[in-house]
Amino acid sequence: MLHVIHTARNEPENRHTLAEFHFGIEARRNGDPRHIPVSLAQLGNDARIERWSTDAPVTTGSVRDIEYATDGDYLFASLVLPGEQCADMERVTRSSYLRLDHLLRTQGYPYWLRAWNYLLDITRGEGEAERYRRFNAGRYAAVSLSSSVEHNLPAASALGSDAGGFVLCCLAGRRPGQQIENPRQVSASRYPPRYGLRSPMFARAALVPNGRGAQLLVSGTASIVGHESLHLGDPAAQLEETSRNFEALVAAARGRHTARQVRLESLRVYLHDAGDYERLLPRVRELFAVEHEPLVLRADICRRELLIEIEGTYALE
Ligand code: 3EB
Repeated sequence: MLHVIHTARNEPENRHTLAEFHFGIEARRNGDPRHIPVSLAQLGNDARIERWSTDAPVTTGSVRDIEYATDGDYLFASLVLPGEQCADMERVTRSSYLRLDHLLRTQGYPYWLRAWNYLLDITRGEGEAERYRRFNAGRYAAVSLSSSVEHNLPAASALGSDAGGFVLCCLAGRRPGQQIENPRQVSASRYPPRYGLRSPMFARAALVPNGRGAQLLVSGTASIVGHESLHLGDPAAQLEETSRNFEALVAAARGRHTARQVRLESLRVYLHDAGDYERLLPRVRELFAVEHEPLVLRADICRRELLIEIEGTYALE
């Protein structure tokens, strides 16, 4: 069983921790294989980390610059590459995905459930030369070589980072999750070519069974309906649309599971403009009926017109 919490940085970590995301422009590896640095500024007053933990004891390891942790059911792996190695985003993405996939298979956790991608200057470059499009070409190439990814696309997020080069991390399972798509949105793998000749290969959410219940891992979700970005220049309306996309996804997941209760466990919000924090956060808290304060980051989103993106986890019980 996985648990996701946002907690103050100085709490001690323990042997049940699979991964800890640490945020901040200066975030760096700290020697613990479970420590994932994300070079983005956190907004709000209370600096927190995002911890993924389990009920079973965790073992860690590393292979060259890939670090990982396992608990018998899940594996969390991360690869942190400096900017110097990321000039060719297509090549670095392809090799990173293939290397992680190889690790997952050799460790016995072949099913990708959730991936996070943070790349410097995600929207730099025009047309097919844009870094996000090169990233998509690399991911597409890796996925088409790896049957285990293609047949079960992971939930994902892809954001710009403010420093570093490329951070790729993933949660994988011994058993597959269920890919959930959003009925309001064209599947990203079927986007028309105007968004890039190679489609973004990810699922809108992953439904991961655990014991009697399940966990719903929701991908980065934005103000996209069909395949089009809506409410250009209006972050408040983009937030409302994003919330409708969340509702549609949760409804789709409920249809695939017998759970009676759905509880929002964690929410991570990316804002393009730090100045939108004060205005949008009260509405985020309302729309998502949050029990726990969302963790908010300043980030560039992969389409320049998108001003907000939200990801989260739900417990289905
Ligand atoms: C979208 O829905 C918005 O390329 O892995 C969200 C989540 C987005 C993941 C990815 C992109 C990705 O297309 C962007």
